[in-house]
Amino acid sequence: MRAADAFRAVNGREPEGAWHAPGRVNLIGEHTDYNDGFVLPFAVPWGVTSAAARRDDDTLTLLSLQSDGAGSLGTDGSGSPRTDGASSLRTDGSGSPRTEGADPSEGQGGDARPLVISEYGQAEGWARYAVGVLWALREAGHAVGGADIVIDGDVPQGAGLSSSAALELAVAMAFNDLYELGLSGLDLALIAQKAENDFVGMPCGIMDQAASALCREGHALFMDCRSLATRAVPLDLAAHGLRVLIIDTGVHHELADGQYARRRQDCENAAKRLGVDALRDVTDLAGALSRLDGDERKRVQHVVTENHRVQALIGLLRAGAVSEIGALLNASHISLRDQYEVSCPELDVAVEAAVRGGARGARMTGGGFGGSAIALVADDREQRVRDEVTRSYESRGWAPPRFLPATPSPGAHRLT
Ligand code: GAF
Repeated sequence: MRAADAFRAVNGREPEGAWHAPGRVNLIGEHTDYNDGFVLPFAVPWGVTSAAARRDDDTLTLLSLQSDGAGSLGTDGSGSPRTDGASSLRTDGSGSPRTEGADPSEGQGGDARPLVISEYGQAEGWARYAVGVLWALREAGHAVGGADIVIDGDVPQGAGLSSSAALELAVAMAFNDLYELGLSGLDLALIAQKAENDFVGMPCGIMDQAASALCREGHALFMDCRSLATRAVPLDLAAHGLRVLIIDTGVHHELADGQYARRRQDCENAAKRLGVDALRDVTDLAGALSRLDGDERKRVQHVVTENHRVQALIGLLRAGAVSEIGALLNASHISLRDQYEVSCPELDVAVEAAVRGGARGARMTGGGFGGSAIALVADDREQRVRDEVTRSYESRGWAPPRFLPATPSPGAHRLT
């Protein structure tokens, strides 16, 4: 395994273990997690592998086999993480910054030197997600010392498939085992979310971390984001001659940074105006809409109907009517485009062209403003869908999108 080989080459000793955590796509339930609502993601076949061993000091060394500099592993197009969370934190008081060999681009570990982090404020770019996990574990009172960690990831970059959550979970799993913390997958997901919220500064919900931690092969993960109860929902698309095709638009609209936090704020403001704890609690949609206007009205319309779509989709899956879920995917996209306003031309064109090409349904997935769409396609329609989307991009002079087949894959686990 590459991560373990690189670990040996760089650290001159054996790793104590290796772990893998996947990225995700979300089948339905978008921008509902931070509204105490419902989500239905599944893990993708790509993820982050960590190889690690304890150190006898408090230092963390990190080497990524992919990084071509700060940030390349870190963002996933879901509303770009900011850096100010990290810099405003207390440091651990262990002296002045010492960052050595901060360019892990030199390859597979032979010549590359790891980042040496002895103070939280030193972490930059992708390393913030890993350091944030260590910070969050210690904040939660866990006795965690240092570690040497080598990271090897294959989540397509910038595709909105949660490479950051995969990185967080691959590191959290390593610390959990190395220091015998006994934390559950859900505990680790919450630690990772805290790292992202309070260390990285991205106010995400729990979906991506929970998906990476808890998904099961061949299943989607239903989560009630209020109670944090989860259920594995069988998703045997192949038995129905179907597959989920990821269409990676290849774009991330930087101008949209900050929009995620603004959507979240709109929802909190609307909930306050309606006198409910969270938009999950809105039962009379028509009544709620009559008391709101502008953006808040639109956000509520999306969140409330999206929660219903998640439940409807699960009902269809339970009834064995997998091929009927397409209409819900289409409705979700239209709602995200028109009411939640987190789509972009590249996502809209991908979705419309996929449906024109014969997809059962399609929608953007993840935070939006770029990243990926998913399309539910019958096996014998896949090429037509690809051709139609590619043609639509070409005719606009856009770079061709990338197509990736998504099979529901296992959640985070130990490899060795
Ligand atoms: C991003 C966030 F990280 C998730 O928590 C979720 O809100 C998603 O956007 C939208 O559904 O991936």
